[in-house]
Amino acid sequence: MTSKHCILLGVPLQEGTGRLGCDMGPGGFRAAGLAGALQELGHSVEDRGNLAPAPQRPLGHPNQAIKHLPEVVAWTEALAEASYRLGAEGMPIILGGDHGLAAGTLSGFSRRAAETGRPFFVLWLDAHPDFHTLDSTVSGNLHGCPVAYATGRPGFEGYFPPLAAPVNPENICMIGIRSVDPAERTALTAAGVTVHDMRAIDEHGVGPLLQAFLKRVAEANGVLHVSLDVDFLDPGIAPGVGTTVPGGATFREAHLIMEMLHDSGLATSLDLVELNPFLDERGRTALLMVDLVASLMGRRVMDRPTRAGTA
Ligand code: 4U7
Ligand code: MN
Ligand code: MN
Ligand code: MN
Repeated sequence: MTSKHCILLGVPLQEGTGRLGCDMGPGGFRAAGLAGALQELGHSVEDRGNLAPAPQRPLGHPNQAIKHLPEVVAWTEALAEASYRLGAEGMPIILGGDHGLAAGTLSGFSRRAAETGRPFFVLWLDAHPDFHTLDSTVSGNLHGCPVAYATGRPGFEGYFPPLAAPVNPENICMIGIRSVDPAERTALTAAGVTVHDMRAIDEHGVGPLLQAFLKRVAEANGVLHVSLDVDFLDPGIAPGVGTTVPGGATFREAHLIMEMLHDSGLATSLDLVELNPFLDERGRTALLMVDLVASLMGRRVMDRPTRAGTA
């Protein structure tokens, strides 16, 4: 197994959601033993503590529903810069914080990939596509917007920082999707994002769906960012999240994805988002997330004769 230099960075952003508690996410992952689990697998771990947001400026938007725009923009500015830098130093693991933080990670890691001349791909594991623009969001919760921003959809200019390298929507694969708003549905199809909803998982299984995407990434010599929203998982096994949606990924589906990712050797950065320790039950969601990261980073039941993720 190739050992990696894992860099943990906490991003206690919670203003992108409608409720409090995600600011405790980084602490939850640390208390659940993330660093130790990685070290046990032979990786080196450096915990850089928690990021602080950039200075805020007042920002008004015609969509009155939008909440905490100055706060989310300030975090995006700081995290885009931090991600760009960490991308050159090892394997960044971002401990959220709500999914609004992906505005920063997607932008920073995509910029880093562009500099190395390799195409940038995203595996988005979530119940939601988070593809709202500032104009289309109805809830006004900005954790529903990062993919629209990072792919360069219009309407973010003048609010969020300009993108050095917008993410190609055709290089994004979403798995686990089961809550899509009408405005998102139309836009996802038009943009060419690959969306595997729960029906696709039931019909084909996560294995073949993921395999096809990993093959594309490998053939393009791409760089792969993985963004894991807690609500990707079924609420029965992962209650510690604000936006639960029934019918999510099972323990076994989620583990298979992580194991295949590991075997592919393609993942270069990771977001762990939306953990709300205030809503969790005796840490079980945090512990499950750490378990999944361990599978992604090489924990296995048995050695396998062939590498399953790349063929
Ligand atoms: B998450 C939602 F309406 N689409 O815009 C919205 F269903 O990061 C949910 O994936 C967004 O948890 C969920 O508020 C954002 C809603
Ligand atoms: Mn999300
Ligand atoms: Mn979600
Ligand atoms: Mn959520």
